[in-house]
Amino acid sequence: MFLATIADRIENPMTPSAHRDTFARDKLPPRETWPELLFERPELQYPPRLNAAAELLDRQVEFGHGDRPAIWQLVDGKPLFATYAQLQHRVNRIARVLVEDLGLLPGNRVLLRGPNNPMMAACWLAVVKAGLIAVGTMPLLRARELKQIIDHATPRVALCDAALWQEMATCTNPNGEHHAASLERICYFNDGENGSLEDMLSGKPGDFPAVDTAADDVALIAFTSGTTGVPKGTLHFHRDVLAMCDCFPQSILKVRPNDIFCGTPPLAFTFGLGGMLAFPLRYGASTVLAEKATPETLLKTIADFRATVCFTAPTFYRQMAGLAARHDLSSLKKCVSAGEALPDATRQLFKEATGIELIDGIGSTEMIHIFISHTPEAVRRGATGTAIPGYRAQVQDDAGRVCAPGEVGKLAVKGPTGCRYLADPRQKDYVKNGWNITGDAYSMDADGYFFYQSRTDDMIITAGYNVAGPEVESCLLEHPAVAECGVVGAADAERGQIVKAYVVLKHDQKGGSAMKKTLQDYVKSAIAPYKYPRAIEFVAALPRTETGKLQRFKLRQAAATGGK
Ligand code: 3UK
Repeated sequence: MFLATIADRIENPMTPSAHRDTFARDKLPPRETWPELLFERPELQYPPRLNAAAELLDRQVEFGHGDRPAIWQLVDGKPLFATYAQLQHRVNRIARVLVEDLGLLPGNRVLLRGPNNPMMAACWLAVVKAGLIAVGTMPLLRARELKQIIDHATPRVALCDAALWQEMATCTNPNGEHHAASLERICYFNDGENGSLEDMLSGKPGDFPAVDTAADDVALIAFTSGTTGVPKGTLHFHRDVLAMCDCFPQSILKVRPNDIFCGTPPLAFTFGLGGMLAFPLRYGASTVLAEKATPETLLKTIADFRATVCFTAPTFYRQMAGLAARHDLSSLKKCVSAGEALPDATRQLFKEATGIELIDGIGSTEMIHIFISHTPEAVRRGATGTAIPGYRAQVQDDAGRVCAPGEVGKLAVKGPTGCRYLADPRQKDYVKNGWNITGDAYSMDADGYFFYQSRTDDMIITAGYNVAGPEVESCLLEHPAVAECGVVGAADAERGQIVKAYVVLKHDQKGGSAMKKTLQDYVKSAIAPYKYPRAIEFVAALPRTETGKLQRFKLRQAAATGGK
C-alpha cells in the first residue's frame, strides 16, 4: 500500500499543496533538472500528506512522551528542561500568533534569527507546523548578507532574538543602504519587553492543529554557508526533514530516547537543524541548546548535562582533545564530526584523550544532511565512510563515467533528498544526469569507502602534480608543534603553483627558519616529497566560516598578494 503510494508520487511527484502562497512551488527548478530521488527503504515510505513539525513534536506527545525532557538549557547555572508537552504548548501559541495576529498564510516565508536557544527552536517548529516556510539565518550575518537572503526568499515577517536586533533593524530602515523591502514586521523574543513575541503569546490557547501540508510542500529554505560568492537558497520539503532523521540517526548514530544531544552548529545550518533539534525530537530524546560555544564551554556543557551525543566540526574536536582531561566526560558516547574533512591526526588525538572514536560524516546544505559516514566500529583510517543506507555514491570523471577504485574524481550522490535551488542557474552545476555533484574530489576503494581529497576547485597543481591541500594539512597536523594549518596553492613562475602552508603553532612553539625546515622535512618523510610545502608562513589564526570551515579562498588571496 505504502509502496504503491510512493511509486505513484515518483511518477507524478507533486501532490496538492496546502500553500495558499505558491512562491516556493513556483520557484522550484524544473522537474527535469532535479536529481533522481530514491525511496527504496521501508522507513522512507512517507504518506502524501505530512507536516514535519507535527511528526517531530505532536507524535511524541501522542505516544505518551509528553512528560519527557525535550530541550535543556542552563538557567542561573542549573540545568533545566522543557518537556515535550511544554514545548508543544509553546509552539502552538507561537503558531497562533503567526496566523491570527500576523496574518500569515501557508507558504509565506518567515525569517528566523537567533542563537541556539529554546525560543529559537520553538519558533522553527511553529513556522513549520503552521505550513509556513522557515528561512534560518546564521547568527553572525551582517545586514548586507541578511538583505541578500531577504531579497531572495521575500519573507514578510522575521522572528528575531532581541540579542541580534541591530543588524536586523538595519534591514527595515527604509533610508538605509541595506533596506530589505519585503520585510514588514520583526517580532523580537527573549527580551521580556512590551510588544515582544512572548507578550503576544500570553493570551493564546495552547492548541493549534498542524496545517495539512503535502509531503512535498517546502518546509524550509536553507541558504548555503558557502565559503565564497552569492548565497544559494536550497528548498527542502516536509518529507526531507523526516528523511534526514530517518537515515543517518537511525543507521549510523542509533539514537536512543535517553540520549542527550549537544553541540555547536546553529539551527540555521542544516547540520545543526538535524543534530541540535530534529534528530533528538524524532527519537523522543532531548537536546541542550547553548548559545555560546567554545571548545571549553562545550566540554562543560557535556559534563553539566551529562550529554551523550555531540555534534561539532573537526577543529573543535582537535581543541577539545587538549582540554578533555579537565572535564567529566563519562556520559559521552557518540561524537559526530562534519562540515569539513576530519584529519586522521584529529581522530587519533580525540580518541587518546576521550576513548571515543569520532563518527565522520559528509553532508551538505543541498542534500540537507549526512550521506556518507561510518559507525565507530567500521572506521577506516583516512576515509569519510561508505554511502549510508538510503543513499548511493560514486566517483565520476569529468565525462560522468564511474572511476575505477583508487582513481580521484568528482563525488556524485543520490538518495531520498537532493538539490533544488530557489530560482538559481547553478542548479545545472550541482545536478548532472540525476546525480548531485557536491564539488568534492574523492576516491573510493574496492570496499566502497570514500576518501576525501579536496574541494574540486581547491586542488593544487604544482609542476604537473595534483596535490590535495587537505592531505598536506593532515600530515602537518600530525607534527606535535602544529595547532592548526591551511594549505593552498600560491602562484609560481617556474612550477605554475607551489604548495604553501599557513601554520598556527602551539603556544609553546616558535616559528622561524628552523621550525620551517623541521616541518618541511617532516612532510617529505611522511608523504610523497613533491607534496611538501615549499612556502610556510606562521600565523596567529586561520580564517574560518561560522560553520567551522577553513576559508581557503582567503588564504589563496593572501598567497597571491604575499600578505597574510
Ligand atoms: C564539505 C566535508 C569532508 C564538503 C553539512 C553535515 O557541511 C555541510 O554543509 P555545507 O553546505 O558544506 C558542504 C561541503 O562541506 N564537508 C562537509 N562535511 C565533510 N568534507 N568531510 C566531511 N565530513 O566540501 C561538502 O561538499 O556547509 C554537513 C550535515 C549537513 C550539512 N549542511
